Amino acid sequence: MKALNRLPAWLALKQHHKAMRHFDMREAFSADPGRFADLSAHFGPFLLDYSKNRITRETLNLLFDLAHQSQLVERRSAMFDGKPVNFTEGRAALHTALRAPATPPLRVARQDVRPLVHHELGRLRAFVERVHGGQWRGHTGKAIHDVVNIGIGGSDLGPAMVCRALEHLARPSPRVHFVSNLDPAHLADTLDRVDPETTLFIVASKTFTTLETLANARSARAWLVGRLGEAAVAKHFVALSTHRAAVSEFGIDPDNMFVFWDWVGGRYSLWSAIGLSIALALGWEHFRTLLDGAHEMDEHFRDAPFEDNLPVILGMLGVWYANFWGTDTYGIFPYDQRLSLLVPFLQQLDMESNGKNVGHNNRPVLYNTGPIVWGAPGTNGQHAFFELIHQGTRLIPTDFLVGAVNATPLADQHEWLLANCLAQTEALLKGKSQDVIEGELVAAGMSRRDAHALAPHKVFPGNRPSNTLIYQTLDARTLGMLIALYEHKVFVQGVVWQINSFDQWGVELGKQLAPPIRHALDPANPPGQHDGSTLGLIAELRRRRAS
Ligand code: G6Q
Repeated sequence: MKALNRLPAWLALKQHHKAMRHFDMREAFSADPGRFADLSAHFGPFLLDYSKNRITRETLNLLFDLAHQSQLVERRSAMFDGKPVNFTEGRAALHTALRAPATPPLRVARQDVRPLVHHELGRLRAFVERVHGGQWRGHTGKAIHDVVNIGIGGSDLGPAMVCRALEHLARPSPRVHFVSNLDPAHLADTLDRVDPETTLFIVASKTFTTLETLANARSARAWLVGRLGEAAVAKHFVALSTHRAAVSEFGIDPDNMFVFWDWVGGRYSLWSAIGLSIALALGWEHFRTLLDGAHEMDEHFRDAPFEDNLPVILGMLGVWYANFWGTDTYGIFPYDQRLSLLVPFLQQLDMESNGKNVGHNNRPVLYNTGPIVWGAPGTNGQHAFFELIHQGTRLIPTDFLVGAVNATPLADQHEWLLANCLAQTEALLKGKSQDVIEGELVAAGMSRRDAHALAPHKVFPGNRPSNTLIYQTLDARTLGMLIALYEHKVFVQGVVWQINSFDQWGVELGKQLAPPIRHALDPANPPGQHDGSTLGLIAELRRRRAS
């Protein structure tokens, strides 16, 4: 296949961008009353309004041409069909199979994965129901009231985000806690809040070799054994992993282990056994609904024409800005406090997947790939950093997310939330001109001269892009769909950029360098071979810890 920057649609988009350089969305809206209807898409509970972008129908057509020429259709089929799309690790990426029905068969390395998935879901369900029903009891015979999920990265961010987002649907018991950081304070503070007799620890680790998770799990195990004795481990520890031998070696009975498979990437794993904490917090039905929602989005992504396909539209708009307008970042603003952990989750999903500089041809790519993803819930962001989106020197594409219907008894506040969300995207579009501001200042009594000097500081240039994604209310189905929407958006972009969105070699080097530095921090050892800065820092830490 040709390099991306030699594809005809890429070259056409380069030309098209030159013609679009001075495109003004405000004029486009004035000229075309049908712009909103033309540039918005519906699916399930979602309306995606992407009319506030620097695009025309021609832009979209060219972007869809680029998607076709990038073989998105073929690569999408390859992913759904279990082909080794994670080509640097020779693996499939089959998170879609985790939420799909039990038929038709889907073979990976000649094995039908459907029965494996559904068998494990059955085991998980039975376990969850035993905990909820009080049949699974702690070592001293008491029911479980607290669950501590010990995991990091993909084994933490997804479940933690979902549990937070759907907390309003959670059962009164058990309470679910998440411990990820190597900093012992994370575990210690959590242990302070739980009772060993009524606490279940979930050790969530695909590889079961991760330093942070094993360190926290060992400490939690020692804490439990110190209080209830060695025999208690069997009733208070379960493991989620692909690595049976390592689980056993750690001291967790493989009967208390739920498995998943190497074709499930960490950041795509909340749909697998890694979702146990979600099912324990919310109940099995809500977990199943979450999976069903994601499956609905999978079918939409697989079957809908590009023009109506939400992940394709979002993905290609991101390509338009990153590669033709030269934007470096992407802002995501859920006007939904329950989605407060969505941005950290999406940061991993997007940046670990598409933060790559080497393409399918094993050579560095010659264009920008994944953006820096950032954001925070609205309205908080408005009072913190929105200045930069409105008045800064950089162009920043954005997604605004909001639920149409109030999900709390406080209806009036929700009206204001909606109004603020729309006001921000309107302000980004419309801006406010120097003339208008000067007029307002003079009308308020300021001299013309002072008004003229002050007005430039108050100008909003406008013509700044945003997508708005409206959903009905944040329930399990909607959340499942939303997560899958972003998973597939990231996939679309990875295909266009000709990179492997499913590996994460970029986390390896730091892991390799940590053990010798740890060794060097001990003054009894030689400092080892390091750069001047690192040697200086090691010496400083040795000094401080000695005093
Ligand atoms: C995700 C990454 C990474 C991984 C963690 C935890 O895609 O691979 O975030 O999830 O490093 O790994 P384990 O689950 O193996 O402990």
